[in-house]
Amino acid sequence: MFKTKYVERVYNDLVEKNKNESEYLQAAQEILESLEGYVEKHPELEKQKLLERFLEPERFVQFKVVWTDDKGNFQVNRGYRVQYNSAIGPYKGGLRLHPSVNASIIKFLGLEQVLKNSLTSLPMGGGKGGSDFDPKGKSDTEIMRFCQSFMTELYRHIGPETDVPAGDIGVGGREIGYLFGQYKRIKNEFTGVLTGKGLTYGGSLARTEATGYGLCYFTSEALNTLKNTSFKDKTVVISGSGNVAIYATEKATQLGAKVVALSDSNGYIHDPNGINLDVVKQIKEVERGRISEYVKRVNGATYHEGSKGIWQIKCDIALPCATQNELDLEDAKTLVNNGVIAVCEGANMPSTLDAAKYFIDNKVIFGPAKAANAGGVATSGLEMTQNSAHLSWTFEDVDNKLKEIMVNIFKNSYAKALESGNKYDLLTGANIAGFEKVCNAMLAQGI
Ligand code: NDP
Ligand code: 2IT
Repeated sequence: MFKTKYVERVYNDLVEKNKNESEYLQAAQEILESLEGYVEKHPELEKQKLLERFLEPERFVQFKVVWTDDKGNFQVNRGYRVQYNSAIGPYKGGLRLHPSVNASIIKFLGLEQVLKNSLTSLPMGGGKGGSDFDPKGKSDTEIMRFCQSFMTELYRHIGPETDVPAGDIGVGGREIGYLFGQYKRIKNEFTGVLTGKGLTYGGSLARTEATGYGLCYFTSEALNTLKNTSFKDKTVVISGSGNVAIYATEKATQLGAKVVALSDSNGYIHDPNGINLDVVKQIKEVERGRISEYVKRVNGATYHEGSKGIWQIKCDIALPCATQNELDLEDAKTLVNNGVIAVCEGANMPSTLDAAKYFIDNKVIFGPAKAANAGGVATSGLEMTQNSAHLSWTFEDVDNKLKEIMVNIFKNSYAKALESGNKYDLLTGANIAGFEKVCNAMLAQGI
């Protein structure tokens, strides 16, 4: 797995300390494999125990969240926040509400966030949080009471110059509103302590669209540089049907592509005529319904049980935008056999390690999550700037800045990929580009 003794020892110690945390170890393995060449060129890092210091989260908080459901029953959930690294700025990263959330998932997301935030070139450290609370089927008032209870504990750990949470799976505008309201009530302070806020109380235009749009800006730049082509007339498959998937569909379509499939955790829809996004937005954003509903409203579309089947649809570009490990080696082989030219990750770590390697080895453009989906947190960074300056920029201003950031993330990752000897290895490129800045800031600040 590893060529150098130092990196191997660091990984083995991590396994020893974090047994059974498979997602966390997967993210760490991916990063360490990419950094081996860099570490070999910088022997001072071993002496400084830099990798050990980088991998150890600065703080990990776990707490109890008790709330009452609409029937008056008490419910108990577990809340988390990992404050992973603050070398280059205050901790920054989303909150995930999903029954699968545990320490391993929060730590993998936190670790990825450190490098992602560094890639944006904005001054943000990395953090992540969430709860095993399941928002599905809950009423608005249940969501509100959960968010209030969650923030009643979280507020003491965060702040606009300390740690700034945002959304992720299961956390959108509604949840951020309830979380913000409770923070303001407890602290008696109106500050930019969360991003992804509503436009009436300090949110930024284009934050809702940012992750999906940014993913397409990154993919466009990669298509242009590596394959001398664009989204125009391409067939695109996008997994998920949440925030990231919806706005990736919107931008890919605007750029001339035809998006033919979307999914949720139950199954996927295939619409060979091109997804009608107004229908999807109505089902998902307004009614909070299931994607299967789509086929009742659009002629020619079909629904298939089981979300994995989506990778069997022939496409030029695949954008996994649902969740971790949703695309494995078998899926990768199917996509490559069907002629895919680009796979860029909207979700965090959607491809397994062997799937990612397979794409790179087969000269498919592989846009790793920390680079390709950084548009969301980058725009959160722009929201923080607007909040601290007490002003708001136009949609066009924010969108142009987002585009520039995504193009730069591609260029920086590509430059490091070229240096490492494989122009298709944007994974190594992104890891080195993100790590270098954090590493130098840590060295400069001492222990
Ligand atoms: P949403 O909650 O809006 O949507 C999540 C989507 O993914 C839903 O369609 C959901 O289906 C599906 N999904 C979630 N869990 C699973 C699962 N275990 N198996 C299959 N499908 C699943 O979340 P987002 O769109 O915000 O997030 C999607 C991904 O993008 C996540 O990996 C997130 O970390 C990442 N991301 C999000 C950013 C943001 O700004 N929101 C920024 C960068 C990355 P169902 O309804 O059935 O659960
Ligand atoms: O994974 C991510 O980058 C996010 N969920 C967005 C985090 C943020 O702070 O906007």
